[in-house]
Amino acid sequence: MNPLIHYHVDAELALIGLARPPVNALGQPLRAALLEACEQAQADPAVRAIVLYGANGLFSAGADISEFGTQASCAAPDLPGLLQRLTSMDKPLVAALGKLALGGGLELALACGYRIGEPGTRVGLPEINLGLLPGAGGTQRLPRLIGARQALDLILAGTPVNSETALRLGILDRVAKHADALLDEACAFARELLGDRAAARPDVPYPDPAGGLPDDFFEHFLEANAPRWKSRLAPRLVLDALQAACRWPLTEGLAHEQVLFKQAEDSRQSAALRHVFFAEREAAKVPWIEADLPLRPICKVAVIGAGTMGGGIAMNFANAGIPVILLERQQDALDRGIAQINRNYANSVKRGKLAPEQLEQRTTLISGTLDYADLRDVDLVIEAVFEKLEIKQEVFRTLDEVCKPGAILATNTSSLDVDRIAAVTSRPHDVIGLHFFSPANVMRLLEVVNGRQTAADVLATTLKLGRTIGKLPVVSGVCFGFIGNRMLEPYAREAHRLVLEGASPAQVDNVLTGLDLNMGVLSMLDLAGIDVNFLVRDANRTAINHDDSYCRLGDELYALGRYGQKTGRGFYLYDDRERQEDYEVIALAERLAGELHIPRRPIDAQEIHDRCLFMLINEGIQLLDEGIALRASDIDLVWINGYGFPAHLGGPMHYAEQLGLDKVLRGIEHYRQTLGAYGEMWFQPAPLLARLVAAGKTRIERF
Ligand code: 3H9
Repeated sequence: MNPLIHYHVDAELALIGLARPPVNALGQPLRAALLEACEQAQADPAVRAIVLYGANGLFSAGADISEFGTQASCAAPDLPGLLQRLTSMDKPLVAALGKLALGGGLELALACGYRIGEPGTRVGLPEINLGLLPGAGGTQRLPRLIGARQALDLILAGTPVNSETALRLGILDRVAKHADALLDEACAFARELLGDRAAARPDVPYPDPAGGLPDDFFEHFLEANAPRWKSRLAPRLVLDALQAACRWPLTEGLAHEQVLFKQAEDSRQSAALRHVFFAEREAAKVPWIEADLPLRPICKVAVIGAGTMGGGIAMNFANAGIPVILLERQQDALDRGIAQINRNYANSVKRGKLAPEQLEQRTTLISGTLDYADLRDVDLVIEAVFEKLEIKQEVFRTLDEVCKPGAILATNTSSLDVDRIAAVTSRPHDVIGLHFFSPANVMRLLEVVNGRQTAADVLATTLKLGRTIGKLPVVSGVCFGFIGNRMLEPYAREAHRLVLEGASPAQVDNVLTGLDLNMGVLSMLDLAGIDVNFLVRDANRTAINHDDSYCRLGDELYALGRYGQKTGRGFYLYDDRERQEDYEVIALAERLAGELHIPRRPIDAQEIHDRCLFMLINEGIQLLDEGIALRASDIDLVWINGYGFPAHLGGPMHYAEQLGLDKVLRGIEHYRQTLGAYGEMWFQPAPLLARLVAAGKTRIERF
C-alpha cells in the first residue's frame, strides 16, 4: 500500500488513514493514494463500511495550496472528481475528524455520508482567505446539509468553528468523548450504521437550501456587502455559487462551482493571497537561527509607560495568560492607564467578545508599580515611553541596573536607533526592538528589530513570544523607521508634494483607496497625528536629508495646530469622523507652491498612483538590498498588517512584481527626468531594482 495511506481491515470495516504530514494536504499523490484505497475497500466483499481518519491525529487542512496555479492542482484524480466518486460508493463512509478539517479536508468529510469529531476539532472552509471559494463541492453540499444562510456565513467568514458549533449546525453527527477515543467511536458508529442497515448516504436535511429566504435575498446581500468587499472577487464568487446551490440540482451546481473555482484560482487576487499565506509561514524562519536553539523562558513581563501604547502592549500578555507589570512615574498616570485597560476589557464584555470571568482573569494578571525595583524578577521588559532617544536611553540605563541577568530588554521605538539605545547598557546582546502598532492590543503586526549585537536566542525568543500573543512578528534590521516607517517616508513625501503641485488631498487619497488600501496616506497622517509625524520628522531632519519643499506643508499644518482628527482639522476638516476637503489647505498649498517656485497643474490619477506607489516600492527594494528586510515577502507582511495595504494585492513587493519591475523602473526614471531638481533628488531607482530589471528578473530578491 502507498506510504501516504494506512490501510487496515477490521471485521467488516476498512480503516483508511491519511498519512501525509504535517497537515494531510490533499495534493495529487495523496488524492491518488486515497482513491486507490477507497476503490480497494469498495471492491473487497469483506468490507461493508469505511472509516476515514488522519493517521497522525489530524484529519486534513484541505487542498495542497502550493499546487494552485500549477498543473498539479487538477492532475488526476482531481479533488472534485475524487469526492464525486466517494459519494457514489454504496458502502457507508464515516469521516473521523481529528483536530481539524479545513477547506478540501471538510469537503472530503462532506462527501462521506457520516461525520464524527472530537472535542477540540475545528472545521471550516477558509478558502476565501486565499481568494478562492470551496471548489470540491463545499458550496453545494454544505447548504444542503445546514441551509444556505448558515453555509454562506461560514464560507464568507472563512474562520473555523469548534466541534460543539459544528454539531449544533449539523456538520457533525457526533462528537467523541475525547481525542483518544475518536477512532474507536468512529468504528462503533460505522458498526451501528451497518446494524441499522443505514443508507450509504442519508437524505440531505435541506433539499431546498434557500427554504425561507426571500426571493431577492442574494441581490440584497450583495448590495449590503459590496462596499466592504471593495474589489475582492472571491466573496462575489461564493455568492454566485450559493445562488446556484439554491436554484439548481446538485450536479449542475457542482459543475458551476468548478467553473467559478477555476476563475478564482486563475485570478491575481488569489495568487496574491496565496503568496501572503506562505509569506506568513516564511516570516517565522530566520536563516541564521537553528530550529533547536534553546529559548529563554518568558513567564513574567514588564511594560514601562502606561499610556495608550503601554496599556495596549500589556493587554496582549494578559490575554495570553502571562502576568504583566506596568510601570509609571506618577500614580495618577498609572491609575489612568489601568482604568483605560479595564474600560477596554469591559467594552469587550459588552460586545460579547469576552466572558465576564475572562475579564476577571485578565485584569488580575495586570499589576502596576512606580518602583523599578519591582522589575527585578521579570523575564522581559518592553519600554513604551516618549519617542525621544535621550529619554529611552535613561530608561535603559535604569533597566540595566535593576533587571536580572538574562532578562530581555526591549524598546517599542517606532523609528529610533535600537543600537544607540542598547549601547547605554552593559548587555547590548539582550536588547531588541519590539515595535507594536497602535492600537497595540488590536494590530497584528510586530516589527522585531534585531540590533547589531542582539543575541540569536533573544531574537528567537521574541519571535516565538510574538506568535504566542497572537501577533505576526516580522524581523527588521536597524535603520530609521525600520521597514514600515522608513517606507512610509517616501510614500508620504509624494503625497505631500503632489498636493503642492496641484492635487487635492482627497484626490490623492481616493487614488489609494481606489486601490483598496484601507486609507489614503493623508487621512492616515490625520489619524496618526500631524504632530506625531512632525516630531518624528523633526528629530530626524538631518538623518533623512530632507529638501525643504514637501516638509513645508506638514510643518505649516503643525504650526497651525492642525494635528489631524484629534483637533478636528488636519489635511481635512472633521465633523465627528466625517471627512471634508478644506479649501484652507488648498490655499496653503497654493501659497507654499508659490514660495517654493513649484508650478501647479492638474494631476491625474495615474500620476498619483505611480509616484506614491513606485516610491514606496523603490524604498522596499532598497531595504531588501541593505539587508534590513530578510526577504521581499516580509516587506509585504509589514505593509499589509501595519499600514492597511490590501492583502489581495499581496503587499507592495508582490504588487510590483505583478505590475512588472521594468514598468516600475521606467516610471521612476520618467519622473526623475520630468520633475526637475525634485525628480533628480528623489526619483533615484534603487540599485537592486535596476540590477533585477537588467538581468530580466521578474521576482524581487536579493541579487
Ligand atoms: C482548498 O482546500 C480548496 C478546495 O476547496 C478545492 C480544491 C479543488 N497546503 O500554518 P502552519 C503547511 S484551499 C499546503 O505553520 P499551524 C504550511 O505551509 C485550502 N501546505 O501550522 C507549513 O509548512 P512549512 C484550504 C499547507 O499549526 C505547515 O503546513 N485550507 C497547508 O500554525 C504547517 O502549517 C486552508 O486554507 C495546505 N492546505 O496551522 C488551511 N496547510 O512548515 C490552511 C498548511 O513548510 N492552513 N500547510 O512552513 C492553515 O490554516 C494552517 O496551516 C493550519 C495549521 C491551521 C492547518
